[in-house]
Amino acid sequence: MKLLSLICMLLSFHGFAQRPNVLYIMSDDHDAQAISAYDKSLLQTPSLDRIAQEGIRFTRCFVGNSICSPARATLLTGQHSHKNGVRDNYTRFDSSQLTMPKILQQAGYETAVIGKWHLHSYPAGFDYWKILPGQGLYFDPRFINMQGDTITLNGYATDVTTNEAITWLRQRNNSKPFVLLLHYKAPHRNFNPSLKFLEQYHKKTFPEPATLYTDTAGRGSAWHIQTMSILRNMKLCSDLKVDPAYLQGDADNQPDEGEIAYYHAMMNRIPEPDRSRIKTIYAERGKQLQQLRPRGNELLKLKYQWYMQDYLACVASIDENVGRLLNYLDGSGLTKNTAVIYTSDQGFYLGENGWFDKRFMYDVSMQTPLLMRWPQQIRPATTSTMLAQNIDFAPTILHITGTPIPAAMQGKSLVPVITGKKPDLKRPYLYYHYYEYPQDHTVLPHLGIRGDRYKLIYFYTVNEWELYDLHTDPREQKNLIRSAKHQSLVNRLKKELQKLRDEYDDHEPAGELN
Ligand code: SGN
Ligand code: CA
Repeated sequence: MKLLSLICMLLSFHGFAQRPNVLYIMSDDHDAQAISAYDKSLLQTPSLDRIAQEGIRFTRCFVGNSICSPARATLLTGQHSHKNGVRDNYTRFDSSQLTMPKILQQAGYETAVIGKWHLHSYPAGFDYWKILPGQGLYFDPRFINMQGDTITLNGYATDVTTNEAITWLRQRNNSKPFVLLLHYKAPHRNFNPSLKFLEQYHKKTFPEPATLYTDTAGRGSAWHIQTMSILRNMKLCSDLKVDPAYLQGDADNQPDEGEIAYYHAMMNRIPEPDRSRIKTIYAERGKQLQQLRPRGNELLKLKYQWYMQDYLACVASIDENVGRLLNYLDGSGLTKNTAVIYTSDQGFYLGENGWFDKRFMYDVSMQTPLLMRWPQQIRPATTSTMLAQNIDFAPTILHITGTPIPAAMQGKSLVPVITGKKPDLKRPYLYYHYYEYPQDHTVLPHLGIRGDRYKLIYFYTVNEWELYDLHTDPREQKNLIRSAKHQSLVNRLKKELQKLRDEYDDHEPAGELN
């Protein structure tokens, strides 16, 4: 009641019409390295770069738990996983909780979510929603609509999701400001690109990351146990689309029946004539394997290139569609009064450590891209190196819309930073806690803190600590936990970790961490 009357007061103060709109775009598993505003070595993303050029780019934005459903629950609640209850991809989000869209709706905003949802309960607090069931499909995706019906929309998921968003923008209630959450399925595994971009990207060769061929020697248990290795765990058929026919007689790479069935089901979803053309491109991979019979690092070298070709072609489609959205905003006169946010649910390994997937608290997967444009509020081409986190997204969106932020939200509004009022929120450490084990990639549960220079990680089920100096070792290759000269630092960081656990009210695992 108190919150409501405060909102009403604010409304009469600001007036309805001038309040800004928010277009929040989140893709799935899009690593910052695959955005040219961050790194030009892999591909060009002119539309995403446009958001950065006309707004702000955060170079140190991180998540609190690097997988999908937890990141989405954090977006809605502004809370870490232990508070909103979604610690892993298998937990249903309790939609009776107070969320950012519910608050916005009460404040007179028109709210919508279109695309990937992955929270197992239906959306609440939205005037409109149309979501992908589970992970969603790349070709002719199914959507669940507000009537609870599952319908199939023809086309490529990234294009179709954008079409749906533009249709909603056209038809929405114009008398209200809007907040639209647009969640792409791409570039999530199995990285199925459209023909248009596969034709371009399958011809390219990409630079290899410095740690592609690193092995697990001298590493802790978590490195040994993980199953996210491109060489060992990425499947030739289902991930890299090598036609099983080409693997006949190759004893080491023989796919099992399930994989073969998956390959055919995946290909059969692609409409003709694109399917035949796509199969021809993938057949070239099969022919190369037949000819070369590569093993070990030679096989990894090929798999990495194929992985990048598919993944980056999926990203190219996102960039094209973000361009369509920005053009729509321009053409409809919405650009000036609409804040545009682009991010991902977390980062993703693009071959570093020889890996794909995410989950680890190491920077590659803990980092997420964050670009924001808000004309007349954010100075163009600004960069922020401040530590930001996905718990901040809900408070930031509320603040942009002039809506009070409830105390239960654990993040901070980034508005003072993006508008240049405050360069820094003075939060020296970010908190992290990952839980999901053993699915899907046997990454051991861990928690820790990330500061400006140091990162402390605790794999508590095996009682192993790691310490990294991010200034001297940004790739986190040298665990300093036993280094004599770092012992007083370790003790200090353990206290900081305990302090943050208390502050965020996280009591798992119980007791002192030692
Ligand atoms: C699938 C993927 C995993 C991925 C999870 C979670 N395997 O299970 O690689 O980690 O989704 O992804 S796949 O063979 O089905 O592609 S998340 O984005 O939902 O967290
Ligand atoms: Ca994801």
